[in-house]
Amino acid sequence: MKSMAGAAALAALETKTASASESGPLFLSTWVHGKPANERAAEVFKSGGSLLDAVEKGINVPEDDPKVMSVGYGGLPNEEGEVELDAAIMDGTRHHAGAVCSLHNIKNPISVARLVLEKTRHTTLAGEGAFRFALKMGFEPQSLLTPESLKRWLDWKSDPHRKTYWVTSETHDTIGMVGTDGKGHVVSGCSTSGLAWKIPGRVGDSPLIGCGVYADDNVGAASATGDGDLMTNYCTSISIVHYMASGMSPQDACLELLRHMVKTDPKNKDGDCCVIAINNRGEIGAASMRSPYRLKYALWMNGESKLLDAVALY
Ligand code: SD4
Repeated sequence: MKSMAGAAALAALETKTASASESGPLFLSTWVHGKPANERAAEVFKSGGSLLDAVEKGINVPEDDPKVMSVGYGGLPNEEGEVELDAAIMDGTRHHAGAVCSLHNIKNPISVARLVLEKTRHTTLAGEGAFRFALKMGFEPQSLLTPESLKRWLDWKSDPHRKTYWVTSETHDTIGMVGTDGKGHVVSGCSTSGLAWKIPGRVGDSPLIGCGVYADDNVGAASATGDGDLMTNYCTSISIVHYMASGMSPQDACLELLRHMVKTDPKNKDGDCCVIAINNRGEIGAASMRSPYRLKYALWMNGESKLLDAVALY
């Protein structure tokens, strides 16, 4: 217990950054594909885009990349072979979000979510309605299966011992990004194809406000990646922001959320759960539940783009 607390304290120290007003804009994203996403976000912001533009355009990078098989184009499909995408974006100033769930045939769900935020009085559009909204907004429909994702689905389908969500789970990833302009404004965005081979219509944590995203300029922002069927029950992102509001650093808040999950159910120690957070002073946090599913996260600050390993609680 003691050494765990020590490791957490060390991690908090290591990930502590200068105040945002000194460090300028900062972007923090999940997984290896978060690095080029952060770099694009920083470019957009430096060339005069808003923080929302930066987070949206940054997340478009893995959405457009067919090699990223957990987000956008090339994301692994549901059990019927259809790619269903989830995304959300939240503006910490207006305290308002836009989200889409189970969106098919549109490769940039984060941009559709942004338009739900900007052009409607709704927060979330799902399925067919989200698709028709995207068409109305001028998005081009296309197949989101790539030769590789189709092959992976066919291989899965033909395996008599395949795992399904009727009984157990499969692989995942996702991009979550939190950013600050360095002046106290924060944004959180998240985009995913969800769990591979999911039951059609399944919605994970990523597009749910308070789960996959949460942003409040008064405090900070958070995002999450991992087993959304588990993490949704803990409203991870808003919980982390509330922990920060009570005075915790982003790193301590991330760890506290994971500890709380284990306190309520010790089996959660084996969960695939990773979280990232930023406060409105530009301090960051990143944590994973367990080292076999350790989050690699990307940090862009002061013109430097890095990949780092998150602290694991177990
Ligand atoms: C989901 N949380 O749909 C997403 C998937 C994910 O790492 O993040 N995987 O449950």
